Amino acid sequence: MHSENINHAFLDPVVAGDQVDVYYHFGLSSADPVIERLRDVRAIVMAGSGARIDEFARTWSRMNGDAEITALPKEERFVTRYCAGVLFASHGMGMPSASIAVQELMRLVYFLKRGDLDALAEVFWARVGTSGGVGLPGGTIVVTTEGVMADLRPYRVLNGGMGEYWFDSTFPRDVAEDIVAANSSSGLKVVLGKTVAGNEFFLEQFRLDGAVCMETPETKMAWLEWIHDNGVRNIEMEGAMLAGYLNHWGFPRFAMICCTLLDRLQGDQVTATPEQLGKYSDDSGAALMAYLTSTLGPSGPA
Ligand code: R2B
Ligand code: URA
Repeated sequence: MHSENINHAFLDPVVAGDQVDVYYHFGLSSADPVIERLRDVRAIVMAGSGARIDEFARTWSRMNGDAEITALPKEERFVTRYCAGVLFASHGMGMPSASIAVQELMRLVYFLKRGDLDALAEVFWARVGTSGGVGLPGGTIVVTTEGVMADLRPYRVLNGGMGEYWFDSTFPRDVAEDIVAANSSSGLKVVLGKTVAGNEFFLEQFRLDGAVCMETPETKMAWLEWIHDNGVRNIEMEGAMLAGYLNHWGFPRFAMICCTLLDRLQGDQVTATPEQLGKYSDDSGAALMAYLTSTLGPSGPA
């Protein structure tokens, strides 16, 4: 862990009990009794939608002898479940929303691990999501090796008028390869690739079907071909930020697993049926669970 990048001035008094931290968007504080149930957290699994979080927690419970699920009461912003060492949390859509979830979860985990950097380094983080494939058909699972923004550069945020803060948005290669290996006999199509995180579903993903459209068929295809030639295999909206913030603290183990809903080289609209979308979502969840059981231990049939 990179201790020098951790906000000790704010977080250490919380660990010491001199100050309470309010994880406002999760409806939780460091003084809430329920927090004691989360102390043994070994993995944080995130997804955009609350319904998926609920499903993941139920599946994980079944895989772990019907282990008890703890639900945090506030569900207005993010949905959170804890079960058998895994904290499942939704993050909404896009980096502004997901960065709130990630920052509050990092603070929470720091508190849960009492600021012990060795214990923190053991926590595994994952985002399971959906994406547009680039040269891959719907139903493919992409495990990200590097998150980039729409200009193929790493994650960054504006620093007022002073410039930008830049972050290392690569994903740990060994973890990504282990996820592919854990799924080698599953029958799922799982590939490695770079992932663009767009700040917009339409404009920054070069769609022609937005209410506001700034591109032509030619500029759209030129962008898609450019990112494809540079190793990008899918497009979503959170990964570069997730990797950027986790790398900033030095977490060594995290991953992003996204199913593709369509091939962007073939079109813009998501026309998959509800059944197909359900299967894509189940498959990406299964790809994560295969890895989680191989690293976190006990499991039975789902
Ligand atoms: C994938 O899907 C969502 C947009 O439909 C967004 O949250 C993402 O990253
Ligand atoms: N999510 C995205 O961000 N883009 C897509 O094309 C599909 C899902």
